[in-house]
Amino acid sequence: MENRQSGGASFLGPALFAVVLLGLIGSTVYIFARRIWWFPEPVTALGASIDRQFDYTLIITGIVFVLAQLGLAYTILRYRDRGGRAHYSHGHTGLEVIWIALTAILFVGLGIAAEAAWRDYHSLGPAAEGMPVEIWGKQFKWYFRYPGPDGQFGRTAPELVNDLAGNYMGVDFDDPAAKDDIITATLAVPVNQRVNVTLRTLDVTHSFFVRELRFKQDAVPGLLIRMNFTAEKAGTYEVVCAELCGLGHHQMRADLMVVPPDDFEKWLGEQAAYMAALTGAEPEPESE
Ligand SMILES: [Cu+2]
Repeated sequence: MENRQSGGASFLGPALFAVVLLGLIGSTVYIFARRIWWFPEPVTALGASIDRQFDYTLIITGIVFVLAQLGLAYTILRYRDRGGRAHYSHGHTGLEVIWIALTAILFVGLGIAAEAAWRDYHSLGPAAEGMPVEIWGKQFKWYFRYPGPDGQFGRTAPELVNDLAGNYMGVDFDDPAAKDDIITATLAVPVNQRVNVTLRTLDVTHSFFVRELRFKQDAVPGLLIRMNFTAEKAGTYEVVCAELCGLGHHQMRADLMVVPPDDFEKWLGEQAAYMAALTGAEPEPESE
């Protein structure tokens, strides 16, 4: 048993380990504090509130991270092998209760603080204020549906899905409400217009994600998930799928175009013109 080396010999290893830890703490804090590899600017007011919440979480967990790593570096040095006999410790119940309680309070508190932003994303507000759009995920594309002049989405049925004909989401064009529905592969919205989104999927779980909107939500089979966003800055932003959904997941992208209202109406009119091929009807707006 007495095959240890003398106490002083074990200083170098723990000291090196502590120095490496200090280096890691320093570089991690630097990367976050300087915002290297940071998010793009948010283009919604809700996005700004998400960022604020993110900052609170980052600062609080950052402080805990630094303290815990400093504690680890100290412990490694302080309790290094000095050639003595190790003894078993039962820990300190009082301290354990305190830090578990503090952690619980912290996490529940952050959850409660974030609740308002979460609720705002899911509130639809008065129907008159929001422009309805359906977002459909389907391996491996995003499709969008606008209700047309009647403001009503037509019925859909899985057995009506016909990709070759362009009926990607199985819209029943015999339903009067469906006659003026507009299906697109790009999501365009007017700037400063509240958009009420219904998220759906035709197959597996996808996740609709636009970084600049700070909007990421799973589309779950069988669920209609309603959320909203109001983009306040014109531009083209990337829509991606943020849920690994199969081999083509990486190519599941689309564009979100935030445009002035006039441009939006023009764009929507052009899209409606393509619909005639699908519905077999002339692209005249229904008066219903
Ligand atoms: Cu996907």
